[in-house]
Amino acid sequence: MHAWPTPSITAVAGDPVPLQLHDTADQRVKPVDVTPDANGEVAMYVCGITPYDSPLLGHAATYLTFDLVYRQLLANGHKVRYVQNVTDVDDPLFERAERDGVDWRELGDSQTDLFRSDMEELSVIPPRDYIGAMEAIDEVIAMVQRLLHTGAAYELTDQDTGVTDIYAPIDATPQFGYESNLDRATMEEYFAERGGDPERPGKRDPLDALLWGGHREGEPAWESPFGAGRPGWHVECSAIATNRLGKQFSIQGGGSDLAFPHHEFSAAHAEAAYDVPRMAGHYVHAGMISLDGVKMSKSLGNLVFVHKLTEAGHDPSAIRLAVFAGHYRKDRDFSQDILEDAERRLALWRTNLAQEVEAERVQGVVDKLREALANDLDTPAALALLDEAPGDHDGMLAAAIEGLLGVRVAA
Ligand code: 5CA
Ligand code: ZN
Repeated sequence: MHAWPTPSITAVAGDPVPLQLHDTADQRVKPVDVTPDANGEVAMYVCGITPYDSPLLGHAATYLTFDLVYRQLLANGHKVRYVQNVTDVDDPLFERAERDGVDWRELGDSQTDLFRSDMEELSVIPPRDYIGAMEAIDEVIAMVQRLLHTGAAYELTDQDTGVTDIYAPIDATPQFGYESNLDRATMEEYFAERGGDPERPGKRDPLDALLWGGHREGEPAWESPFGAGRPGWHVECSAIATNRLGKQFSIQGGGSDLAFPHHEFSAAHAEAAYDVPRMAGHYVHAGMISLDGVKMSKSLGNLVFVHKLTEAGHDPSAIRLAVFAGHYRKDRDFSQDILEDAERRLALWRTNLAQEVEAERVQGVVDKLREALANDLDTPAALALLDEAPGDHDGMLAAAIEGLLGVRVAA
């Protein structure tokens, strides 16, 4: 798939500050492994959208978080290989398409288009590889075959329909559970809530995850050596990520609702297929955005859509500042008030930076800005620091703010 256009990325003055990020697996903030891969790049995979409904500001906030990660790596002089998927084959698409009487492929295309334009409006740096599940069917088939060969997958035939699915046993890798650090009861709760099928009769363990769903009436299917069907969700990301970034790569990212089961299983499938101890060096999770204290949903109005906000004249840089006002790992709110605060802040910065001051004073602010963001993307500290900026020198601070935060201060 094509992604969206790359925004202009300004160079940032000053010395690199090594990036530290929180890792869900190790439960601590630690340095990102920036050892270049075979292509001299730092590899990052971020789970993409499931395009069955309009992308919301909450989704955008998660991609803005990883845009910050990308920007810190660039400002530190690294090359980045960024991969993202689109889950364009999944139950929510079929269900919504059926309800609305549209083709599920057209639904996916239209919602992916909306997402692309939201990302472009927000100057989010696009992934180099933007891969739909449909484009990756062969990759998934190859990985499922590998898992069958290594004994890390089993077939399960439905007694009533005769349809055969393929599952991954949770004990395929001894380290299973290391990524989310959850107890069994919480795993069961999240698995049931987040797309799992614990009740499916015949599974060896209720938590075993679907790798390949056999063909059922009314669903799309692709031919495979183990029967016609379609990819499971977790293995889609394992295959798309490892085929482009290698068996082990630096960062796997998404919202906190993906920590379990999705990222646990994506990692487990890849680790079983390639016999590696750990798929990603960092598992990074962004908190959930709510609207006026309520989980974001369409019924809550225009504030939840990026394109509605920009159509109403809100500056994309102010939307960024509203999202960055809280720390990315916190579940946090978005509201009219938070957006208005961000607009006032942007206006303040624009006024302050119009003042020309000595280079040394500005260099000091840029250094502190780099430090705050390198410290697990401490945007609240970064924004507070910039509120106090004495002025700019030859556009040096404006360029740093744009390069590191993607916020345009220059009018
Ligand atoms: N296609 C899968 C990942 S492979 C998926 O989860 N798609 S999604 O459309 O449901 O979500 C896309 C991303 O947005 C995920 O990282 C998810 O964690 C994040 N997300 C969803 N809702 C919110 C929210 N309210 N606040 C912040 N991030 C959110
Ligand atoms: Zn994913």
